Amino acid sequence: MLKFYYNPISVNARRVWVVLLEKQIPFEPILVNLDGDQFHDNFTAINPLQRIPAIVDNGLRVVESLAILDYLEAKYPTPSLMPSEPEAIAVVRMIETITVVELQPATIPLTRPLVGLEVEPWKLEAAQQRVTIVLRFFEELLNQQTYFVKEEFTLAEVVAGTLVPSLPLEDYPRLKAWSERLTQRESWQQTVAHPEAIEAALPNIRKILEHRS
Ligand SMILES: N[C@@H](CCC(=O)N[C@@H](CS)C(=O)NCC(=O)O)C(=O)O
Repeated sequence: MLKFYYNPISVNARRVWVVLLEKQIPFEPILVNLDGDQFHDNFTAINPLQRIPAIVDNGLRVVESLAILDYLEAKYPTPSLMPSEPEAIAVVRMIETITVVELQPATIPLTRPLVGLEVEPWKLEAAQQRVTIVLRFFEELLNQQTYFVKEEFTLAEVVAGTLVPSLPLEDYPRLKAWSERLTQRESWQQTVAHPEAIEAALPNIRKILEHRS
């Protein structure tokens, strides 16, 4: 059975978890405590980068959440989470990449004060501006549609939708409605990080963020 290395507070792992549930792929969850489990030899053998998520399926090891999503889509194509039209593929890839390369790193300075870490005011301001630019762009792309690709639920929802709903969305009514739609799904409800789990993980989050800019 597919082995899924994860932690419930990890946004990167959650996008894989959501896809496993959406596609109803049977899996064995393996909890990696982020207080040091990620550095142990047995996990380093699976991911030398010492990060979750990782999967092992039929002897194949895959790390990096977006690579895992591509693998799952190709190996378990039903239900499809990736459209086939070039224009729609472009939208999905664009949303995935902007979320991971622009939005997610911009949220790191915003998280630092929440775990008692200092952040220089200019970095906080720059991060906030970056978040605003991304959210405005997503709001525009969503337009009046249900999802980023019209009525089709895709990996764009999975990747952006496991991060965007945790941000303040008062100024983005379409994204707010979209987030509410997603958080009602069974796969979102089953994978939501409970406040107690987040509270308990704060020292680990702090330790991880200490080493990131
Ligand atoms: N680019 C990676 C990022 C993975 C990542 O940063 N995972 C975090 C948890 S959300 C982690 O394992 N951190 C452990 C550490 O930094 O020690 C992906 O998308 O899978």
